[in-house]
Amino acid sequence: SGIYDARALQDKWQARWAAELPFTASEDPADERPRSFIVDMFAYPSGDLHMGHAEAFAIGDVIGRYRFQRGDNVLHPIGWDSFGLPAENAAIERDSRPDEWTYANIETQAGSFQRYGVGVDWNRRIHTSDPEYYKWNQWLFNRFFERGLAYRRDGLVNWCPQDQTVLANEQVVAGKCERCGSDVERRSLNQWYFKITEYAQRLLDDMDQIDNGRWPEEILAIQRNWIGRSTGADVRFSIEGRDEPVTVYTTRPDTLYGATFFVVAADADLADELCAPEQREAFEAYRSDIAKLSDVERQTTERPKTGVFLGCYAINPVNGERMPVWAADYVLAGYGHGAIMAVPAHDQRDLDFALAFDLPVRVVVETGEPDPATSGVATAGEGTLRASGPLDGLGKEEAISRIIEVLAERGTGESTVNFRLRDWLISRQRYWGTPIPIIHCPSCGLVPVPDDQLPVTLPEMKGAELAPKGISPLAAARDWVEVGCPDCGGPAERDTDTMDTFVDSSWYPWRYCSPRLDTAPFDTGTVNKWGPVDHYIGGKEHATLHLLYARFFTKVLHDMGMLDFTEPFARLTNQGQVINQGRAMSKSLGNGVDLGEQIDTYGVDAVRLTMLFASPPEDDVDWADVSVVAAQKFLNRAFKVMAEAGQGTPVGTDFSAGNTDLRRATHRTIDQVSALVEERRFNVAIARCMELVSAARKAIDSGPGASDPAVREAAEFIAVALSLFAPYIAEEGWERMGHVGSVAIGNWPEVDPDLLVQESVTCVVQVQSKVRDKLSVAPDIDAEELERLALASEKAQNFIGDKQIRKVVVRAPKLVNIVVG
Ligand code: ANZ
Ligand code: ZN
Repeated sequence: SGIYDARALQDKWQARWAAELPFTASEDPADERPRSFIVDMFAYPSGDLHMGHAEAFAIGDVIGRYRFQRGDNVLHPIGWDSFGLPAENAAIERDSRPDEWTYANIETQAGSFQRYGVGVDWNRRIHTSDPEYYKWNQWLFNRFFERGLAYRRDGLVNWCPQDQTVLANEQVVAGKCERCGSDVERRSLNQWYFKITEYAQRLLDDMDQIDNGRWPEEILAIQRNWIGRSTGADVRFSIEGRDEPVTVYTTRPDTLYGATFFVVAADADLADELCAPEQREAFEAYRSDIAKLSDVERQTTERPKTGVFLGCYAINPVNGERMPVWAADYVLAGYGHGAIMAVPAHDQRDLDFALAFDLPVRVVVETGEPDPATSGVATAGEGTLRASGPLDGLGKEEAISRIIEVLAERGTGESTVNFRLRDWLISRQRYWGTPIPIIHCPSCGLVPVPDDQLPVTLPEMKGAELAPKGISPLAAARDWVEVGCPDCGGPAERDTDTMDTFVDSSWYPWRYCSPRLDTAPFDTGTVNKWGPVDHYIGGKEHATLHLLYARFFTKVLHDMGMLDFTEPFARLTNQGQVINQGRAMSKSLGNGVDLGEQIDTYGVDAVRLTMLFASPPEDDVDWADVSVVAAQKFLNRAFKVMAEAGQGTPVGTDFSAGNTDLRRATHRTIDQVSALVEERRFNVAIARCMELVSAARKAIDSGPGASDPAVREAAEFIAVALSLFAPYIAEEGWERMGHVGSVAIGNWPEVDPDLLVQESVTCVVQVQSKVRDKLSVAPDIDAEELERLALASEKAQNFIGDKQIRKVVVRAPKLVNIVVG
């Protein structure tokens, strides 16, 4: 039973915001306000908003609303990432169409976002499943294709047996499907890729632009590791009985003399080619055993090493030694050259293999650690080279330089750079996504659908027609599939795969800048004015997915002359999660908290304030530890102060006549809250607002009363500050104080530096060691200033009269003694 009725306020102000659209960005060229571009990661329309949305969007909203208050021209849009599997699975289950479920959920969520009071530009709302949007995915695909950045090839891909579709490497987490958790299998398929590897070095280099405290270090570290740049050497080994040498990539060419065997990726064509006839049967058997394993499983150190001898030998180019060639699955076909020189003494995977198959272990780097052959632990550290011919006695770096010289002289190797990053596999064998705009023509090959025939829209399909069957459901829509070739006019077929939905989210911020443009994905001039995004808010689960892809797209668009910047997000904040009783909320644990119920019980403002007050944005919020009731009580106190201030004085009251102590408290709060919001320490900013409410309360009750102008000054700032965190009560309080129009825009007050004095202390002024006056001064006042103030004191002057001042003793800030005589 608060003194304000949360629900009534919500209805009242929601209707006003909907009518007046105060959070609309301006494209007026004459508008010279600084621009701020604040973007929340797309919402995914599965069901209604939940506590996670409430947290993320409250954070983005504080950031956006603060810029509105500071007088910026703010672009804070909202949109939905509305393609994807959940819609399709729901449609199969309900025998309906994916778009029905999707757009119904979007409407529900949009209503909930409105009720939640997010200050966004509703005019720019976008949904990626609209043909007006995905047309531009197809247009961009065509540009990538022209530039050789979209290509098709056969390859072993990650296959989710549950979702019946391929997955990008980024979507495989510890060998499992990122979405459904099934064990990922391997399949050989002909698929579309985006050539992100061509941008690997730039993805690293451009981190300089954001590695300045503006992006979480953790995300940058994850990306660096995922891109995985290493420098090493390519070394060519000849194979007995074969003309062509085989190249291996190694980061430790200094250990070349320690190589005792040679391993080829079992699923690479090379293994097949090298296999001697007498080993053929064993090799084929091994190959079919491992066909289903993912890269991650192959490489985990926990799995026992498996492999098969291929019946041939490689020759070490530096010492002519004969090394048996094996095929094994721990060597990956898609990395380096798909073959390695094995140095068991210094590489753990090679050592495990050597011990499993009784192959020799030779130490060539003396590190002082126990012998790997007996300890089972490879020694990877620094040391001195031995048993290595010309490298003996050298340290690691010197040995690497020396061996590269030797290899270069003999023409058997050179230094090289390698990246772990693989090309981005974008084909999906599912329906609810952007159709790949390619036509397969038996005579012309791959023919892009001409731009003027875009979009290629999805044919209407529903229910069981969408069931996963290993090929795209679109393949069954024969009327849609069969088309004339755009080049030769002959009979041809559409590509039936759809694009990974991460394509949709790789460029959407730019669409917000000109959301209804129908001649291009976005207007370059407009985007260059807004971009890059000043502040991007979203979860850290996207470290190697969306955040990497969006960075890649930005660079490609830059190279196409469509963007003048190369990094999409100048600043990134990853919100924490809302958990309950120490655990992530889940159906199985039964610890879910329903956002709608929270809002119905406590009101939007109290829920938002609770989220933001509980912890810094990056930290998790445990709903078991918070008190929404306490937030509600605080809001009631704040509301009373605003209402009483409104009764005490009219709008436009001159604050300078107000009580100085309260004025100081207000200005100190303005100053601190500004800095705290800029630093994203919202919880501390809210604590400062709470203190100001208490100070104002005290001034009303025991001090000068509500008619004091300082009370109004404090209450007005309380309304302005609360507009970031608890927007409904802020609007209502502002109105109660006699203002017309929204509190939310351009009302952040200037700090009066004279009022920033920390607090005052009493300074005693003596004349001839007798107390004659008392001054109220800042605790950090300097001696010179204090002396000036003391000498200016009228009371002291009365005792000095016309006597000569001999000496002034100053002990700042407490005492000044004036000696006369
Ligand atoms: C010999 C060696 C000796 C290696 C040593 C390491 C330590 P990063 O750092 O990830 O780039 N390697 C090369 N190609 C591979 C493949 N296709 N599949 C699995 N492993 C492969 O790893 C480079 C190292 O991984 C290379 O350096 C190679 O093993 C192995 F003391 O060569 B090294
Ligand atoms: Zn053709």
